[in-house]
Amino acid sequence: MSIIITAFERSPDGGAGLARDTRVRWALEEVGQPYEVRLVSFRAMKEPAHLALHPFGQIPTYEEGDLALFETGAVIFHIAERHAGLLPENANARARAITWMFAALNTVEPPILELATARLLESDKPWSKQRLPLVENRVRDRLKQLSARLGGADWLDGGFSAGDLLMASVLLRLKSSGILDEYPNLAAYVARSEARPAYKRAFAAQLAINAGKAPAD
Ligand SMILES: N[C@@H](CCC(=O)N[C@@H](CS)C(=O)NCC(=O)O)C(=O)O
Repeated sequence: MSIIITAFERSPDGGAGLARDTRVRWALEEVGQPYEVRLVSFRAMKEPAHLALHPFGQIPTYEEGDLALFETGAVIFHIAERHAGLLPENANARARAITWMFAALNTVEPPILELATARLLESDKPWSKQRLPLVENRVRDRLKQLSARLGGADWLDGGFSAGDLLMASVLLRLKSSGILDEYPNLAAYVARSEARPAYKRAFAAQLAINAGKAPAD
């Protein structure tokens, strides 16, 4: 059954790989599933046809036969459940890998998104200079804890899993901020993730769409 995902026609990041279709592409590449991409404009994302697939008018969506999904956590969980390579066989190890998926999206991603919002959308506000260090320190708090847990390991719990795929995807947003480099083992973890052939293919595929296009605003 063919898989169709949606992605930005023109990504706001100009192809830096931060749009969330990249993580879905990466999961599909890890498990060796081919997929097609339907590009959507910001306007089309808010129209009824897309809202029927994604109630919040966002990308990515995932279609496979008569199944339509949204939310990258759910999409990647679905991919990992149906194809070998992203979740361990052992029931307890599998439950722990799923825990890391939730930790990435519920515990680590929120302060990182808050920082992105503070930097990109609030820098002209009179209170921005005072608020920014507070937001940065909330990110540091989480990174410090994550760094302590990862220690010298390659991945969060044994072999690479969907938990690592989501955690690395979330941390990638910090690369340009310099904050990640304050935690050398996390910077190495992200570099190790980016070096995976599946990630490289996913990154190249989204870049091919956005290269040469002005970033959307
Ligand atoms: N929690 C959602 C977030 C989806 C999301 O924020 N998508 C962004 C692109 S990465 C988007 O479509 N932004 C445009 C908008 O919200 O209008 C997920 O993980 O799928």
